[in-house]
Amino acid sequence: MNAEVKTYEGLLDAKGMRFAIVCARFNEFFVSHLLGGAVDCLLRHGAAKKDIETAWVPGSFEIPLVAKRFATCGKFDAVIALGVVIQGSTAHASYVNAEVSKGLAQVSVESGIPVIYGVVTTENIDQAIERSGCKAGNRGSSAAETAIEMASLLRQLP
Ligand code: INI
Repeated sequence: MNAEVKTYEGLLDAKGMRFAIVCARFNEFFVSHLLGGAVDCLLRHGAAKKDIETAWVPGSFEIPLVAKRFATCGKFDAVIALGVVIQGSTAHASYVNAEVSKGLAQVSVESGIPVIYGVVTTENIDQAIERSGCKAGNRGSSAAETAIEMASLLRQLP
């Protein structure tokens, strides 16, 4: 980074920060692993258990509405959205993907609170396994890390 200009960067320190996590129950087998990864990451970076709250919704399509409630209630530094959308033989999953990504971006920009897109979108179950704590890591954990960095950055910005 250029040391001569004022630069803002988020730190990975979650001490004193409050997080809301919205989880989709559809494909819960994988989403529960994402949630485990997210909570573990927040705790290991200094967040307190009492400062982490979760809500479960039926499917990823329903995440943005609940994310909006959390983002606008004034209680949280960041909201993390967790879901797993697996392509099937119809276009249903594509519609769900389009709406959840658009919805979360909108909630984040309108509320001014980081809303982190931790929704895993895959072509098949193998890819979902890989991203839920296997060889491609845990997307819940990386979403939580992003949430911490963004919350820290927003605390610093003018
Ligand atoms: N919801 C998911 O979270 N993942 C999926 O893979 C999925 N597929 O493939 O259908 C899914 N559908 C349900 C959707 O999110 C809504 O709950 C439902 O359409 C009711 O609004």
